[in-house]
Amino acid sequence: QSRLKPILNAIEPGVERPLTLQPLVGIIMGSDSDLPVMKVGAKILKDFGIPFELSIVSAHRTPQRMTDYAHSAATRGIKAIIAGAGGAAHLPGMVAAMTPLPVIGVPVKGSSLDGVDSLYSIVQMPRGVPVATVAINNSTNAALLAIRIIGAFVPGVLDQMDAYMKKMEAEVMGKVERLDN
Ligand code: RP5
Repeated sequence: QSRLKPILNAIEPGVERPLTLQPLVGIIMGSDSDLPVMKVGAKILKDFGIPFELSIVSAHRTPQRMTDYAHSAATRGIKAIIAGAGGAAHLPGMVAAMTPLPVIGVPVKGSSLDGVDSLYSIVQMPRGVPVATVAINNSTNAALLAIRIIGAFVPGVLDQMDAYMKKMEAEVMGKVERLDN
């Protein structure tokens, strides 16, 4: 908990709230069948110590819940929303239409069309309503992007991102050296 306090204070100085109840990132998905994909991103947020919430919000099956979620997210203190969906994947776009927050869309690969249906549904947003779309099933990048958005205002988080990138580089360089020798 103590690690999170500087993050929250830097974002909203003076705002007192129970740390455990204050998620900064909202992860939502259209169905529990999306969870195997989306929980990978959740783990990244957990590893970075970024508080998040995770829930099922379906654009088609629970439209009122989606509306309520999108309209309340900013006032509840959420700073970025990650929305994963498959097939006719309207969730990220509809949420982006109802919140001023940054929305990151994760196209989830369904049982047909190799996820291209989800990708096109999410990426082809009309002008004025942006959704930052990551690669098919790549909730890792969605989480990393959300962390970078938060890190733009919180230097400690950017330091963590720097460390993550250096570790990734070192892992690849280790493979290069093993292959070369
Ligand atoms: C979408 O339909 C969900 O995001 C999911 O990817 C897809 C299939 O949902 P289920 O039939 O598995 O619940 O709304």
